[in-house]
Amino acid sequence: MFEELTQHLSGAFRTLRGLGKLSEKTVDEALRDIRRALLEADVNYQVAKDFVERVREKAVGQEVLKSVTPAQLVIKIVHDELVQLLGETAATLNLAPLGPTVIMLVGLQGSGKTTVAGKLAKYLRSQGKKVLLVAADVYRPAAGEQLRLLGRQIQVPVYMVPDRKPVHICVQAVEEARGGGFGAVILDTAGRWHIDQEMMQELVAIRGKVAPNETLLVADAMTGQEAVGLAQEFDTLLNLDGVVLTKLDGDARGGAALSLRAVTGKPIKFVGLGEKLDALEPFYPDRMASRILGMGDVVTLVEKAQEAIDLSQQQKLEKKLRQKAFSLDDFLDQLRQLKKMGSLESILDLVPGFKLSGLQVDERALVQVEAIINSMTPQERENPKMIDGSRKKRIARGSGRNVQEVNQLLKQFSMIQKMVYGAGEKGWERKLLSMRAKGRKGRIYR
Ligand SMILES: Nc1nc2c(ncn2[C@@H]2O[C@H](COP(=O)(O)OP(=O)(O)O)[C@@H](O)[C@H]2O)c(=O)[nH]1
Ligand SMILES: [Mg+2]
Repeated sequence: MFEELTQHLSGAFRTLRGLGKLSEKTVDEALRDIRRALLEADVNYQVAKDFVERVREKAVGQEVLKSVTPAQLVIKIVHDELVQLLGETAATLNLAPLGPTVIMLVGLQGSGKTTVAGKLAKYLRSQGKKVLLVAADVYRPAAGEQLRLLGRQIQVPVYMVPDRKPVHICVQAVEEARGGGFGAVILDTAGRWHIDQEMMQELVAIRGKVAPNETLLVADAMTGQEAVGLAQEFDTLLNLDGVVLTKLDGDARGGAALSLRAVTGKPIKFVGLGEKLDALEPFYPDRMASRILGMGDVVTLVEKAQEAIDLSQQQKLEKKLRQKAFSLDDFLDQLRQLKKMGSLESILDLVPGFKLSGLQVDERALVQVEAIINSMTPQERENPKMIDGSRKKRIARGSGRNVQEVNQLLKQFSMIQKMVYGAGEKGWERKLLSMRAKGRKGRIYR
């Protein structure tokens, strides 16, 4: 799985290896290779383009860490973006709060629906659920038999009604499951070779009648971008909850896995990795990204180095807070950190009441704050009290803001300063300690 993509990506990183510094030219070269690798893996064109753009943005503004090379840093950035692309966190099944969870499987013929039905049944049973399989594909004569054999293999009952319409079978099966204390019902529906109106209408009817907790599209990864288009079409009519991507064990180029989430907004919930009934895995974006890159060790290395930086900055900050020497420069540093770290717990969080100070840390606000602080002299930044009316006018002119905005920033800063100093033991110190403990925590890469 993904061998070629993995190979091409490591080829792209090779151009960066041995470089002491990232120049725009070398980054551009590597990015071009990464983009080509993605397109060759059949990733959607726009998705590949956006991906590379995001990596570029992050790579260019990166602080150089002493302990890692530029190539390693770029690998880490690509890894993080892959995780984002794949959906960040693992998506779980929607379970019914009461009664049986109904899972409806849809998809084209041969995509692996019946196999997935068996696999899911096995998976859910291993979680202690009593499962009922439902043979709702009445058009292929052998379809019901196939499911019954699978059911027997894993000792899960299969619900069948001869000579009845799929809608009827599904409704009855769910009723049966409710009465029989089943925890999950899996509907194995019929598929055609292509999307056709009749098939879709039938699926819509089933969905309307049984209101499944999960409508999952089963899609063959080997069909690449076709699978993505298919997901969009099914989603329009059926409002999918997610996708099961099958046959990832084959020579799938990976494009479907990489584009699905970005294009359709629907998560991949499981992947099929073989014909056997235990070849089903919940989909974990970070594991998949590590598999694709094949460079888990580099990612961990960079992460450690970044953690170390954060830690030393924390210590510096702590000293400043103790000495009550928190300046506008430190403030700006904190804002930049906040932006860089994104979702990471930020150092500014340890400023009690910061969120109440009304300062929005969106991109635009940050640019303004930065412009204002940059227009101050170093003395002014250390000691904002010296900023009188005429200095305010100068700063406003220099930063393209107005005096009112300068005033507002100074007011907010002095509020924050007071809160920081005032909080002492109870506030930031305790938070710092707990953050440090968190910083030490390891991460598992699989
Ligand atoms: N290699 C591989 N084959 C699979 C996988 N899932 C299903 N298949 C095979 O794909 C074929 C069609 O599967 P089936 O479940 O009957 O598809 P359905 O028509 O959608 O019900 C069968 O030969 C399966 O063994 C998978 O994850 N990997
Ligand atoms: Mg089938």
